[in-house]
Amino acid sequence: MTDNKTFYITTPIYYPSAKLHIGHTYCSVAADVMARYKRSRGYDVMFLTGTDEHGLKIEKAAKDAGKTPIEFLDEIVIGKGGITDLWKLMNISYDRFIRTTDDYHVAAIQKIFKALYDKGAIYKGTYEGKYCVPCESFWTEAQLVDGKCPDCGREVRDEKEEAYFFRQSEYGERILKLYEEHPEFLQPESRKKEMISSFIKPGLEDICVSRTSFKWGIPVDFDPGHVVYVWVDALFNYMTALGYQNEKYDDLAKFWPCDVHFVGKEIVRFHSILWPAMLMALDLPLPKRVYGHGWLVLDGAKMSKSTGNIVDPYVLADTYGVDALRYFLLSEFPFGIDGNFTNDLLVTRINSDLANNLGNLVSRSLAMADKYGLKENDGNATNLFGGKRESFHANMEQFAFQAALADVFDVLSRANKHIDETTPWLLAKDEAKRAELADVISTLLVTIRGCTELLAPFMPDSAGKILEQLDEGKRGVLFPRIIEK
Ligand code: ME8
Repeated sequence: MTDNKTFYITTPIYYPSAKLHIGHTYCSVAADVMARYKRSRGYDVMFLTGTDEHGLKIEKAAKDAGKTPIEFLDEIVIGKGGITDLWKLMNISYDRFIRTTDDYHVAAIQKIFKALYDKGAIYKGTYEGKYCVPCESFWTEAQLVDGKCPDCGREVRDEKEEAYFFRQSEYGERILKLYEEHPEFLQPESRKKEMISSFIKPGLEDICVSRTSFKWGIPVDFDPGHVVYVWVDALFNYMTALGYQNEKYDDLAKFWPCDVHFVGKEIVRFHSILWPAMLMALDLPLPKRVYGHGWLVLDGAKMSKSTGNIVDPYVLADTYGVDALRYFLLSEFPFGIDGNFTNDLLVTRINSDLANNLGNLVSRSLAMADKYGLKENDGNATNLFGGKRESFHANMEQFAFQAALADVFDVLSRANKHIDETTPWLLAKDEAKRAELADVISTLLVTIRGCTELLAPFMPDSAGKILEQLDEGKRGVLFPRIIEK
């Protein structure tokens, strides 16, 4: 391992208010692929994920379930079939998992909030909004449904509460300058345009960062009754998990600033405006990149738990296999834009790429190697990559997973074509062509090995199985064709 080659990547910390669906899995799989890829390139990687456990939504969900918040959370986060189990199933190789209810994080957030206050970045004011009495919740005008509470449908009334505010309004110019001087800070480009035209140009507003109307949050220790706004609590996880303002960890100097935060498009705003503004207020280094990926949608609508089995990652992984699912998520849709999820697309991908192209190449090549008694090193391999390896790496650095996979699958197609063009079964009939036959088998096996190395971050288990077939002579079908009933 080379010194100083570090890579810090994060997923959002997920709300454990409901079961996670395949849309949440999307971001974790992408981050996992990137973490595995960087490790394979010799980087010392820190891959952070976790759960965002405070706020009114959790308080209410726990109450509805007849549980204390922490009982409710433990079940969803670390209980059977919960979030950590899901990441285990999906082979998510995170290095650290933060829960915002962890003691070290809670204490650190209290210090951070106080530091922001002491610097004058936070001040006390009055929050005005629409209040639903039975739900004890404040709503903005935009959140109301037909002018009524979006949760219970009852009347709301104008109400005020004392609250702390962060001076976000002072950071517009500096954020614009950040985007200009570091065009890579926010990607893809379309997200930057949206942030500028929808939020920064119209003028940033100060943002309410404490509440007194509910309890389930990190208490502001110098003003009892106030709890810290969830986004302040949540965003700083990326630093507290490395040891910022706490003794639990000691990796801040090594990994901060973060190389990339992967986030869904609807939370780009918090990561590319509020987050850098708070860091600027504390004179802390800013993350190098924020990448706002698209959503997986079902017929144009965002997924939710009510959409049922089709988006349950447990059901999908069980039916189609974890690697096939991981491969599908990153090969079917460009990472930066929305993708329409359907079962048909999934099945077609598995059959065409994994069963017909990759699986077929491996089984044909190994069957011939066995039959003709030839090994990888018995002949001189022709390089079938022709620039695709370089292109793969360039695409990975841009988080262009779909294009990177297409590079590898182009090479696999070439290898399949190489079999048809060189007709090894005919060469095998002529003893004088034994060397030529050995070259063909070498070419195939060397190509399979090379492609497998590139595919390993995407399909870790299957890549391991292919290597076992190559190295230990194990045989078996890698990706059975799927026939839908
Ligand atoms: O936003 N397709 O948590 P969250 C793709 N706690 N991504 C999706 C998706 C879909 N259909 N549905 C959800 C939060 N996501 C905060 C984050 S970070 C400091 C705090 C993504 O559980 C969504 O875009 O609601 C987001 O990036 C992530 O799942 C977590 O969403």
